[in-house]
Amino acid sequence: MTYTQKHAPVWVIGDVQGCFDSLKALLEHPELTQDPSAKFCFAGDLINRGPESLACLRHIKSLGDKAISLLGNHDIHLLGLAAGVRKLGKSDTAQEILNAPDRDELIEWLRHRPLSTVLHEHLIVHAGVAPEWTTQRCLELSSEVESILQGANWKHQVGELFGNLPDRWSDDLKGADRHRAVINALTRMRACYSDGRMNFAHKGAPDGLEGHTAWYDMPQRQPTLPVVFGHWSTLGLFVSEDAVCLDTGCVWGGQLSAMRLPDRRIVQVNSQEPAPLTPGAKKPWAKAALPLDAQPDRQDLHNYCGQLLHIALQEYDPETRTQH
Ligand SMILES: [Mn+2]
Repeated sequence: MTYTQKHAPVWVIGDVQGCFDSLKALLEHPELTQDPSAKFCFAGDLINRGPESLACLRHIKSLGDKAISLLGNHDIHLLGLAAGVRKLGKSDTAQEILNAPDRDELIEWLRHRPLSTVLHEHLIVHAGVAPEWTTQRCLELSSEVESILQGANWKHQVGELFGNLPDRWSDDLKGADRHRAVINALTRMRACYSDGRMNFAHKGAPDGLEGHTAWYDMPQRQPTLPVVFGHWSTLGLFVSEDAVCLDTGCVWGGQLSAMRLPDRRIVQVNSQEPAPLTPGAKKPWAKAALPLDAQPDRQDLHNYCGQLLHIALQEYDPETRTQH
Protein backbone atom coordinates (compact mmCIF):
# COMPACT_ATOMS: atom_id res chain seq x y z
CA MET A 1 0.00 0.00 0.00
CA THR A 2 1.42 3.35 -0.99
CA TYR A 3 -0.66 5.39 1.41
CA THR A 4 0.89 5.74 4.84
CA GLN A 5 -0.81 8.67 6.54
CA LYS A 6 -3.67 6.63 7.88
CA HIS A 7 -5.16 9.24 10.11
CA ALA A 8 -5.56 12.20 7.77
CA PRO A 9 -9.08 12.45 6.37
CA VAL A 10 -9.31 11.57 2.69
CA TRP A 11 -11.73 12.92 0.10
CA VAL A 12 -12.41 10.17 -2.45
CA ILE A 13 -13.30 11.81 -5.76
CA GLY A 14 -15.31 10.24 -8.61
CA ASP A 15 -14.56 10.21 -12.33
CA VAL A 16 -13.08 13.55 -13.46
CA GLN A 17 -12.69 12.58 -17.15
CA GLY A 18 -11.02 15.76 -18.29
CA CYS A 19 -13.47 18.15 -16.59
CA PHE A 20 -10.87 20.59 -15.33
CA ASP A 21 -13.19 23.47 -14.42
CA SER A 22 -15.31 21.10 -12.34
CA LEU A 23 -12.20 19.66 -10.71
CA LYS A 24 -11.01 23.15 -9.75
CA ALA A 25 -14.45 24.03 -8.39
CA LEU A 26 -14.50 20.88 -6.26
CA LEU A 27 -10.96 21.29 -4.94
CA GLU A 28 -11.73 24.92 -4.07
CA HIS A 29 -14.96 24.02 -2.28
CA PRO A 30 -14.76 25.38 1.29
CA GLU A 31 -15.35 21.97 2.81
CA LEU A 32 -12.40 20.53 0.91
CA THR A 33 -10.05 23.38 1.75
CA GLN A 34 -10.96 23.82 5.41
CA ASP A 35 -8.68 21.02 6.65
CA PRO A 36 -5.21 21.42 5.12
CA SER A 37 -4.18 17.97 6.35
CA ALA A 38 -6.90 16.28 4.26
CA LYS A 39 -5.78 14.13 1.33
CA PHE A 40 -7.48 13.25 -1.95
CA CYS A 41 -8.02 9.90 -3.62
CA PHE A 42 -9.09 9.88 -7.26
CA ALA A 43 -11.06 6.73 -8.09
CA GLY A 44 -9.76 6.52 -11.67
CA ASP A 45 -10.71 7.89 -15.10
CA LEU A 46 -8.90 11.17 -14.61
CA ILE A 47 -9.06 11.79 -18.33
CA ASN A 48 -10.91 11.36 -21.63
CA ARG A 49 -14.25 12.39 -23.11
CA GLY A 50 -14.10 15.75 -21.30
CA PRO A 51 -12.57 18.95 -22.73
CA GLU A 52 -9.34 19.28 -20.70
CA SER A 53 -7.70 15.93 -20.11
CA LEU A 54 -4.18 17.33 -20.23
CA ALA A 55 -4.87 19.99 -17.61
CA CYS A 56 -6.51 17.41 -15.31
CA LEU A 57 -3.63 14.97 -15.59
CA ARG A 58 -1.02 17.68 -14.98
CA HIS A 59 -2.91 19.08 -12.01
CA ILE A 60 -3.53 15.76 -10.27
CA LYS A 61 0.11 14.76 -10.84
CA SER A 62 1.20 18.08 -9.34
CA LEU A 63 -0.66 17.29 -6.11
CA GLY A 64 2.13 14.82 -5.28
CA ASP A 65 1.69 13.12 -1.91
CA LYS A 66 -1.51 15.04 -1.28
CA ALA A 67 -3.36 12.70 -3.64
CA ILE A 68 -3.46 9.02 -4.49
CA SER A 69 -4.86 8.29 -7.94
CA LEU A 70 -6.14 4.92 -9.05
CA LEU A 71 -6.20 3.73 -12.65
CA GLY A 72 -9.50 3.57 -14.53
CA ASN A 73 -10.30 2.10 -17.92
CA HIS A 74 -9.78 5.44 -19.70
CA ASP A 75 -6.37 5.90 -18.05
CA ILE A 76 -5.32 2.40 -19.12
CA HIS A 77 -6.63 3.14 -22.64
CA LEU A 78 -4.27 6.15 -22.69
CA LEU A 79 -1.36 3.89 -21.68
CA GLY A 80 -2.35 1.64 -24.60
CA LEU A 81 -2.40 4.65 -26.95
CA ALA A 82 1.03 5.75 -25.71
CA ALA A 83 2.39 2.25 -26.27
CA GLY A 84 0.92 2.18 -29.79
CA VAL A 85 -1.34 -0.81 -29.15
CA ARG A 86 -4.65 1.07 -29.07
CA LYS A 87 -6.32 3.39 -31.57
CA LEU A 88 -7.93 6.69 -30.75
CA GLY A 89 -11.72 6.36 -30.66
CA LYS A 90 -14.13 8.93 -32.10
CA SER A 91 -15.07 10.35 -28.72
CA ASP A 92 -11.57 10.20 -27.20
CA THR A 93 -10.14 13.54 -26.14
CA ALA A 94 -6.81 12.18 -24.89
CA GLN A 95 -4.77 13.11 -27.98
CA GLU A 96 -3.64 16.42 -26.47
CA ILE A 97 -1.77 14.43 -23.79
CA LEU A 98 0.09 12.43 -26.44
CA ASN A 99 1.05 15.68 -28.21
CA ALA A 100 2.20 17.46 -25.03
CA PRO A 101 5.86 18.34 -24.44
CA ASP A 102 5.67 16.65 -21.01
CA ARG A 103 3.96 13.57 -22.43
CA ASP A 104 6.69 11.15 -21.31
CA GLU A 105 6.65 12.35 -17.69
CA LEU A 106 2.85 12.18 -17.59
CA ILE A 107 2.77 8.65 -18.97
CA GLU A 108 5.56 7.54 -16.62
CA TRP A 109 3.63 8.93 -13.68
CA LEU A 110 0.34 7.41 -14.83
CA ARG A 111 1.67 3.89 -15.33
CA HIS A 112 2.94 3.85 -11.75
CA ARG A 113 -0.52 4.48 -10.26
CA PRO A 114 -2.18 1.63 -8.31
CA LEU A 115 -5.38 -0.24 -9.22
CA SER A 116 -6.75 -0.51 -5.69
CA THR A 117 -5.98 0.73 -2.21
CA VAL A 118 -7.35 0.67 1.33
CA LEU A 119 -8.11 3.93 3.12
CA HIS A 120 -9.88 4.24 6.46
CA GLU A 121 -11.21 0.68 6.31
CA HIS A 122 -12.63 1.14 2.80
CA LEU A 123 -11.39 -0.61 -0.34
CA ILE A 124 -11.14 1.83 -3.26
CA VAL A 125 -11.23 0.67 -6.91
CA HIS A 126 -12.34 2.22 -10.19
CA ALA A 127 -15.16 -0.16 -11.18
CA GLY A 128 -15.60 -3.17 -8.95
CA VAL A 129 -14.32 -6.17 -7.05
CA ALA A 130 -14.95 -9.67 -8.46
CA PRO A 131 -17.48 -11.50 -6.28
CA GLU A 132 -14.92 -14.23 -5.50
CA TRP A 133 -12.31 -11.85 -4.09
CA THR A 134 -11.65 -10.82 -0.51
CA THR A 135 -10.04 -7.46 0.17
CA GLN A 136 -6.62 -9.10 0.48
CA ARG A 137 -7.08 -11.01 -2.78
CA CYS A 138 -8.11 -7.82 -4.55
CA LEU A 139 -4.95 -6.05 -3.39
CA GLU A 140 -2.73 -9.01 -4.36
CA LEU A 141 -4.25 -9.35 -7.84
CA SER A 142 -4.04 -5.59 -8.34
CA SER A 143 -0.34 -5.68 -7.64
CA GLU A 144 0.15 -8.50 -10.18
CA VAL A 145 -1.15 -6.20 -12.93
CA GLU A 146 0.51 -3.09 -11.48
CA SER A 147 3.88 -4.86 -11.78
CA ILE A 148 3.26 -5.32 -15.52
CA LEU A 149 2.37 -1.66 -16.04
CA GLN A 150 5.32 -0.55 -13.96
CA GLY A 151 7.80 -2.97 -15.54
CA ALA A 152 10.48 -2.08 -18.09
CA ASN A 153 8.67 -4.16 -20.72
CA TRP A 154 5.29 -2.47 -20.21
CA LYS A 155 4.85 -1.25 -23.78
CA HIS A 156 5.03 -4.82 -25.04
CA GLN A 157 2.76 -6.21 -22.34
CA VAL A 158 0.06 -3.57 -21.97
CA GLY A 159 -1.72 -4.83 -25.10
CA GLU A 160 -2.65 -8.04 -23.30
CA LEU A 161 -4.88 -6.06 -20.93
CA PHE A 162 -7.50 -5.21 -23.57
CA GLY A 163 -10.38 -7.52 -24.51
CA ASN A 164 -13.64 -8.90 -23.08
CA LEU A 165 -12.47 -12.46 -22.45
CA PRO A 166 -12.15 -14.14 -20.07
CA ASP A 167 -15.23 -12.54 -18.57
CA ARG A 168 -15.24 -14.53 -15.36
CA TRP A 169 -12.67 -14.80 -12.62
CA SER A 170 -11.10 -18.16 -11.82
CA ASP A 171 -8.11 -18.87 -9.58
CA ASP A 172 -6.84 -21.17 -12.33
CA LEU A 173 -6.35 -18.37 -14.87
CA LYS A 174 -2.75 -17.80 -15.89
CA GLY A 175 -0.76 -15.23 -17.83
CA ALA A 176 -2.53 -12.75 -20.08
CA ASP A 177 -5.97 -14.29 -19.43
CA ARG A 178 -5.48 -13.80 -15.71
CA HIS A 179 -4.33 -10.21 -16.08
CA ARG A 180 -7.23 -9.35 -18.39
CA ALA A 181 -9.81 -10.84 -16.00
CA VAL A 182 -8.29 -8.81 -13.16
CA ILE A 183 -8.24 -5.54 -15.07
CA ASN A 184 -11.76 -6.09 -16.42
CA ALA A 185 -13.18 -6.57 -12.92
CA LEU A 186 -11.26 -3.67 -11.42
CA THR A 187 -11.79 -1.12 -14.16
CA ARG A 188 -14.74 -2.14 -16.40
CA MET A 189 -17.26 -4.27 -14.47
CA ARG A 190 -20.79 -3.05 -13.69
CA ALA A 191 -23.18 -5.99 -13.84
CA CYS A 192 -22.67 -9.76 -13.66
CA TYR A 193 -24.73 -12.71 -14.87
CA SER A 194 -25.86 -15.11 -12.15
CA ASP A 195 -22.98 -17.49 -12.94
CA GLY A 196 -20.47 -14.72 -12.18
CA ARG A 197 -19.62 -13.69 -15.74
CA MET A 198 -19.19 -9.96 -16.25
CA ASN A 199 -21.50 -8.19 -18.69
CA PHE A 200 -19.59 -5.39 -20.39
CA ALA A 201 -22.46 -4.37 -22.68
CA HIS A 202 -24.76 -3.05 -19.97
CA LYS A 203 -24.01 0.60 -19.26
CA GLY A 204 -27.42 1.64 -18.03
CA ALA A 205 -28.77 1.91 -14.52
CA PRO A 206 -28.98 -1.26 -12.41
CA ASP A 207 -32.78 -1.10 -12.22
CA GLY A 208 -32.88 -1.92 -15.93
CA LEU A 209 -30.98 -5.18 -15.43
CA GLU A 210 -32.62 -8.35 -16.65
CA GLY A 211 -31.02 -11.69 -15.92
CA HIS A 212 -28.07 -10.13 -14.17
CA THR A 213 -27.12 -8.21 -11.08
CA ALA A 214 -24.98 -5.28 -10.03
CA TRP A 215 -21.59 -6.73 -9.03
CA TYR A 216 -21.94 -5.54 -5.43
CA ASP A 217 -25.25 -7.42 -5.04
CA MET A 218 -23.95 -10.79 -6.26
CA PRO A 219 -25.06 -13.47 -3.76
CA GLN A 220 -21.72 -15.31 -3.89
CA ARG A 221 -19.77 -12.18 -2.98
CA GLN A 222 -16.99 -12.75 -0.48
CA PRO A 223 -16.87 -10.42 2.50
CA THR A 224 -14.72 -7.36 1.85
CA LEU A 225 -14.25 -3.97 3.35
CA PRO A 226 -16.89 -1.54 2.05
CA VAL A 227 -15.95 -0.76 -1.57
CA VAL A 228 -15.84 2.80 -2.93
CA PHE A 229 -15.86 3.01 -6.72
CA GLY A 230 -16.68 5.18 -9.75
CA HIS A 231 -17.22 4.18 -13.39
CA TRP A 232 -21.01 3.73 -13.27
CA SER A 233 -22.45 7.15 -14.09
CA THR A 234 -25.92 5.76 -14.72
CA LEU A 235 -25.92 4.40 -11.17
CA GLY A 236 -24.79 7.81 -9.93
CA LEU A 237 -24.34 8.63 -6.28
CA PHE A 238 -25.06 5.42 -4.44
CA VAL A 239 -24.24 4.95 -0.78
CA SER A 240 -24.87 1.70 1.04
CA GLU A 241 -23.13 0.10 3.96
CA ASP A 242 -20.84 -2.04 1.79
CA ALA A 243 -20.71 -0.21 -1.56
CA VAL A 244 -20.42 3.45 -2.56
CA CYS A 245 -20.48 4.78 -6.14
CA LEU A 246 -19.11 8.29 -6.69
CA ASP A 247 -19.37 8.57 -10.50
CA THR A 248 -22.07 11.18 -10.94
CA GLY A 249 -21.49 11.80 -14.65
CA CYS A 250 -19.67 15.13 -14.49
CA VAL A 251 -18.62 14.70 -18.11
CA TRP A 252 -22.28 14.16 -19.09
CA GLY A 253 -23.41 17.37 -17.41
CA GLY A 254 -24.00 15.85 -13.96
CA GLN A 255 -21.90 16.51 -10.87
CA LEU A 256 -18.39 15.85 -9.64
CA SER A 257 -18.63 14.15 -6.26
CA ALA A 258 -16.34 13.64 -3.30
CA MET A 259 -16.82 11.60 -0.14
CA ARG A 260 -14.70 12.15 2.94
CA LEU A 261 -13.38 9.17 4.82
CA PRO A 262 -13.79 8.09 7.50
CA ASP A 263 -17.07 9.97 8.11
CA ARG A 264 -18.60 9.62 4.60
CA ARG A 265 -19.47 13.31 4.31
CA ILE A 266 -20.50 13.99 0.67
CA VAL A 267 -19.74 17.18 -1.29
CA GLN A 268 -20.81 17.70 -4.91
CA VAL A 269 -20.30 20.46 -7.46
CA ASN A 270 -22.37 20.81 -10.61
CA SER A 271 -20.52 20.15 -13.86
CA GLN A 272 -18.88 23.32 -15.13
CA GLU A 273 -18.41 21.79 -18.58
CA PRO A 274 -20.84 21.64 -21.48
CA ALA A 275 -21.80 18.04 -22.19
CA PRO A 276 -19.64 16.58 -24.97
CA LEU A 277 -20.89 15.51 -28.35
CA THR A 278 -20.08 12.20 -29.90
CA PRO A 279 -18.70 13.05 -33.34
CA GLY A 280 -20.78 11.57 -36.10
CA ALA A 281 -23.68 10.69 -33.85
CA LYS A 282 -26.90 10.77 -35.85
CA LYS A 283 -29.03 11.89 -32.95
CA PRO A 284 -26.71 13.80 -30.66
CA TRP A 285 -29.55 14.93 -28.45
CA ALA A 286 -30.05 11.27 -27.49
CA LYS A 287 -26.95 11.78 -25.33
CA ALA A 288 -28.93 14.16 -23.18
CA ALA A 289 -32.13 12.12 -23.09
CA LEU A 290 -33.76 11.41 -19.78
CA PRO A 291 -34.99 7.83 -19.27
CA LEU A 292 -38.71 7.44 -20.04
CA ASP A 293 -39.47 6.53 -16.45
CA ALA A 294 -37.35 9.34 -14.98
CA GLN A 295 -38.85 11.59 -12.35
CA PRO A 296 -36.48 14.50 -12.81
CA ASP A 297 -36.07 17.15 -10.16
CA ARG A 298 -35.34 20.81 -10.88
CA GLN A 299 -31.57 20.23 -11.10
CA ASP A 300 -32.00 17.30 -13.51
CA LEU A 301 -34.13 19.48 -15.79
CA HIS A 302 -31.63 22.30 -15.56
CA ASN A 303 -28.82 19.96 -16.62
CA TYR A 304 -30.95 18.41 -19.35
CA CYS A 305 -31.90 21.76 -20.90
CA GLY A 306 -28.29 22.92 -20.69
CA GLN A 307 -27.15 19.86 -22.59
CA LEU A 308 -29.81 20.29 -25.26
CA LEU A 309 -28.86 23.93 -25.78
CA HIS A 310 -25.19 23.08 -26.00
CA ILE A 311 -25.85 20.35 -28.53
CA ALA A 312 -28.12 22.59 -30.60
CA LEU A 313 -25.43 25.29 -30.73
CA GLN A 314 -22.75 22.80 -31.68
CA GLU A 315 -24.94 21.48 -34.47
CA TYR A 316 -25.78 24.94 -35.79
CA ASP A 317 -23.95 25.97 -38.92
CA PRO A 318 -23.71 29.80 -39.08
CA GLU A 319 -22.83 29.67 -42.78
CA THR A 320 -26.08 28.06 -43.85
CA ARG A 321 -28.06 29.06 -40.76
CA THR A 322 -29.26 25.47 -40.42
CA GLN A 323 -28.66 22.54 -38.13
CA HIS A 324 -26.25 20.08 -39.71
MN1 LIG B 1 -14.54 4.09 -16.17
